[in-house]
Amino acid sequence: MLEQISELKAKALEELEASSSLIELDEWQNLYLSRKGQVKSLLKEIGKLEDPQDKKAAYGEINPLNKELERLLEERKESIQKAELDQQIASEREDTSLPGTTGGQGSMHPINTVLEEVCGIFERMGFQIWESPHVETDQNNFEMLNIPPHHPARDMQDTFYVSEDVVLRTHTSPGQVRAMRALAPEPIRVLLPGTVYRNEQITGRSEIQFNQVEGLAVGTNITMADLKGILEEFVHQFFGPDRRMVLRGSYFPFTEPSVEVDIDCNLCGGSGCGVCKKTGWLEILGAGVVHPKVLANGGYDPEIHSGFAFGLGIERMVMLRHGINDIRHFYSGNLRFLEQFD
Ligand code: FA5
Repeated sequence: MLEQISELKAKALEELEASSSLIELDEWQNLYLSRKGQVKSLLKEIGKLEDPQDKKAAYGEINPLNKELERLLEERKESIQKAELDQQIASEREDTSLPGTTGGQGSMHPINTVLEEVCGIFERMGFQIWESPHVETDQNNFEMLNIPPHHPARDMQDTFYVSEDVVLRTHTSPGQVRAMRALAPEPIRVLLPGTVYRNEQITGRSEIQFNQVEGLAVGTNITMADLKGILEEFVHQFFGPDRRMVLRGSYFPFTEPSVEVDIDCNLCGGSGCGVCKKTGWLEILGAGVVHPKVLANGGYDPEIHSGFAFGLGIERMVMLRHGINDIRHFYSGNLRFLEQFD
């Protein structure tokens, strides 16, 4: 019997040593230490021994063996658990000595670069930046600007309606009324940059969402000559001192008289090409002397006060500066296009 106990011990220790996972340890525990395991079977055999001396000797061996195996099992379990944890930590740990992966550097969108530059030029001439909401009342977007319901001028700007009397602003001009109402009767020079929305056919020259910069000056004795002087200064600062500019008579319900401003086409040098429709001139903005009704709506007395306003399209300015022939590039998300302006 003692020999059997010693063989069991040797085999159990050898297998315990060889176990390398918690699953294998479970199997080992079942085989040796469970109720139907080999230690319990030997105990039963010992109970059947006739000779009390033999019995005593056998119990003297098997009882400590049972305890020792249980202790060794716990030790082994702990060491396997620790090894598994170490392995998991090692696999998750970042190797800080590896070369880094760069995410690519972003840059300013050309629209924003030009927007900032345009605002900077007017700010240096004393204009103050003024924010105005993108979602506007029909009243501010049209009626306060002398465009009553059913007026044919509404067809000039196809509109996205949010509800019957709320629209996405079709131009930055409603900001004129907001600024005047906030600042009247003080003289003002404000600049209203921002996105505007028009329910139009998208073409190479027209988007449904684009950016305008609106300028407004109100005070006493402000005339068309002031408007022309400011715009000329702007064109020379933005496009260069040799760039020519003309004012062409036009119509806007909120200015009287109204003009559109053209500059000579940079692609053909003024001789006429497809981009300038053979005219040699390109339109960059609409402007005029603020209509007396609009001044009154803004809280100014048209008998005392006068003003000028202008609204220019930023996308068209970027196109002119960089010779871009399709407005759709700006919002295409095409990195090859955008990376040219890094
Ligand atoms: C206006 O929006 C007037 N509010 C401008 C104005 C302000 C006149 C103050 C008088 C006094 P217009 O619809 O022409 O006018 O637009 C002004 C500029 O926005 C145009 O010269 C053009 O540069 C740009 N623009 C107009 N429609 C589009 C479009 N669909 N896509 C891109 N740019 C456009």
